[in-house]
Amino acid sequence: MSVAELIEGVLNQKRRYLARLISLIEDEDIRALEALSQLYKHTGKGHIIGVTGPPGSGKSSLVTKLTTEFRKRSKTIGIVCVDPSSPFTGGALLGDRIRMQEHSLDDEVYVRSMGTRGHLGGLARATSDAVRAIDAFGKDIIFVETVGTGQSEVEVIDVAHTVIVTDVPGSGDDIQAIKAGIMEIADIFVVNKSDLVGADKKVTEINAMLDIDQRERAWRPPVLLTNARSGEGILELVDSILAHLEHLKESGLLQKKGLQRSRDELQELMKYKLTKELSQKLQGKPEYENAIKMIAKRKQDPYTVAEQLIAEFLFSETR
Ligand SMILES: Nc1nc2c(ncn2[C@@H]2O[C@H](COP(=O)(O)OP(=O)(O)OP(=O)(O)O)[C@@H](O)[C@H]2O)c(=O)[nH]1
Ligand SMILES: [Mg+2]
Repeated sequence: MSVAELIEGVLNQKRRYLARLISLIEDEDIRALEALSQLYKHTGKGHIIGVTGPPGSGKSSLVTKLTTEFRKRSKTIGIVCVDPSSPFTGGALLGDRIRMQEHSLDDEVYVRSMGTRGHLGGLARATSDAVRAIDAFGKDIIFVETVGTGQSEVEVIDVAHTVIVTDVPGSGDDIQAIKAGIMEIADIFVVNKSDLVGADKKVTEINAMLDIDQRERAWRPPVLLTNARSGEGILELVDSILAHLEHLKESGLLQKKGLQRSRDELQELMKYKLTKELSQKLQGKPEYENAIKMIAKRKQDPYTVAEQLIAEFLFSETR
């Protein structure tokens, strides 16, 4: 499949081509970069919604219910499920496939799972490119679901305009996890499984934590109760999502975030490219291996050698 075919297929909303492009992204195939760079001008239209939270808290169930509601409003949907712990990729993870089955016959809903396969540039990089491919394809809303276990989800979720953090009643310990960094990225808190005991208590706890957080904020994340099985609270969640997008637009934050993201992405890509180029040039060079030995023997220092090698191998025209 040529790059031109790939691009045309994606722009003509052929799912097969989108699936192929995302596979190429995962494989870090050069054709993916070529396609993405040409598709870039067709992106930036979708509302990207991140959903993160502890394993089993109901993220996929929530996304499924949200999808049903947005489909009623004629929105087209993309869903990327990222599992930083799973080597499995392609299709959908088994659980997600079952849960999202109700949308499997709907051509306007595209579901894709991503595991840890490949991704030399990182899972976050691959995810943001996959989201971008779906954006170019023309989906109105793109969900990115990732399990909340550490730093990786913060990076993965970084592409989102709106971040939903899920929790469930009675999981006292993850309050700590929430404090440790999720707090800052949440635009909306959802206490799911409202049918279980302790749901109200959990809402109170999260609200109390938000109140301690004294920083001036133009948007105070709402804390919502949902039951992703019965659908209770889903409409309120949809309202909050739309209100948050409106807030981003009105406050100028959408534009500001877009600029920041472009700056970060450009820097990251340059860094990646430079690093890759440098390591290719240094690969197997005796000067490099010798320098390492000299540093270990304290005959040379790493500060000076780093400068020298960069000057010699990266910026010298003669090599
Ligand atoms: N009682 C109750 N169970 C729920 C609710 N929402 C989801 N579940 C159940 O919780 C289990 C996990 O739901 P998922 O939607 O797979 O949760 P998840 O956060 O996507 O899970 P991972 O992707 O594996 O981290 C399933 O058995 C759901 O049926 C709810 O509101 N109440
Ligand atoms: Mg899930």
